[in-house]
Amino acid sequence: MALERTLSIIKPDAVKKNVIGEILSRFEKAGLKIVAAKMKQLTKEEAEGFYAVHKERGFFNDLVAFMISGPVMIQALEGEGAVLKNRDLMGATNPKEAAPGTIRADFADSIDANAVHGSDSLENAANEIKYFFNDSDVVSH
Ligand code: RTP
Ligand code: MG
Repeated sequence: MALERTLSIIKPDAVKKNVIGEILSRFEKAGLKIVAAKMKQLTKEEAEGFYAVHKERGFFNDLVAFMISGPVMIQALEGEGAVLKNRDLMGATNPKEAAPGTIRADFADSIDANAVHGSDSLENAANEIKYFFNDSDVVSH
């Protein structure tokens, strides 16, 4: 497996529940390192741009409204096979279908308020990290 970086967002529902630390701890315990991080209140334009791939979908407006409903925590994670590893830790998009012990099974309330975002491919990960971080904001350790 190769060393990869992926973008993770702790969504407004999980920030409101005060479980940022519990979620970050799961990444660290799985061997993923936090190599960039910030709290941010997304603007409507930032959320629309980030999820632009979904703009023709029926859920797009609800998704954008949810993502700007409160601050998020955005982090770049680094580790062996980081993209898939993060998706495995997250669980299925719909928490009702998420495997026990995954972040969404434990912290998400619904398919809309589903606690975390994670890049779905290495290529998207690189673009998503660039969307939120300058090269100099990402460290190695
Ligand atoms: P994310 O991008 O946030 O990590 O979520 P994902 O890959 O698991 O799911 P994706 O298909 O990329 O969808 C992005 C977000 O849109 C909402 N969604 N709602 N009502 C629906 O059928 C539906 N499908 C997707 C979810 O909140 C999902 O996280
Ligand atoms: Mg997605």
